[in-house]
Amino acid sequence: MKLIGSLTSPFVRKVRIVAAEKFVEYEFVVDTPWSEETQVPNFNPLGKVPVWVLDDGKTLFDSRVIVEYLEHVSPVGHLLPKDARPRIAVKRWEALADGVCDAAALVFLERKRPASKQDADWIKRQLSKVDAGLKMMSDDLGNQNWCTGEFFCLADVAVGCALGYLNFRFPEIDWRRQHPKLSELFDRMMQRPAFKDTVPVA
Ligand SMILES: N[C@@H](CCC(=O)N[C@@H](CS)C(=O)NCC(=O)O)C(=O)O
Repeated sequence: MKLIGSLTSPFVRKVRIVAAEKFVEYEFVVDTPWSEETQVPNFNPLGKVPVWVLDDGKTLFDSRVIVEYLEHVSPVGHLLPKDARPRIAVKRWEALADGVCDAAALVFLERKRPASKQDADWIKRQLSKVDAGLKMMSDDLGNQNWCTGEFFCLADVAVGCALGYLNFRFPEIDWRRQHPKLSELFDRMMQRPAFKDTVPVA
């Protein structure tokens, strides 16, 4: 099995961490979807990473589908509850964290355009989603050790990837000071080898 992805995408990182936590073996094929030479559209018509390639050549995307698949194929290190209600609660955390990444990535891309073409209102709109998303994460975490309580799960992986992406692309966003509980959670996650081994690199 192969994972196609970049070294900077928080969605790819989420899949790499889940695969590592669940001891799923695969070949990592580094491909940047923005490069001229990218092969990603041959595997995903949407041209986005991550893409997971199964042994029979079939492909899976996006990251939420891939992590569900990994949960299904590996019996170790459960990251998603089996029962519907807690499972949906975890998926809600994942949607929130991924949504923060989506908004932040849109700002990153907009800021790469020539200054005269950048839309300040659009950037402001997306940054307000990042702020509101961080606030909800922090409020919902409260004083718990992990997002859903006492156990590390996919919710923590997704939140960790979102916070790591903000560190990487938006060092000016002082989320650690604004949300000390998220900061503690992030430090707790960064002790895990799967997080240490996947810190985004330019
Ligand atoms: N919802 C998707 C988002 C994937 C995504 O936006 N990937 C970005 C990299 S961070 C990408 O490949 N962008 C290329 C493009 O939009 O053409 C997922 O969870 O996998």
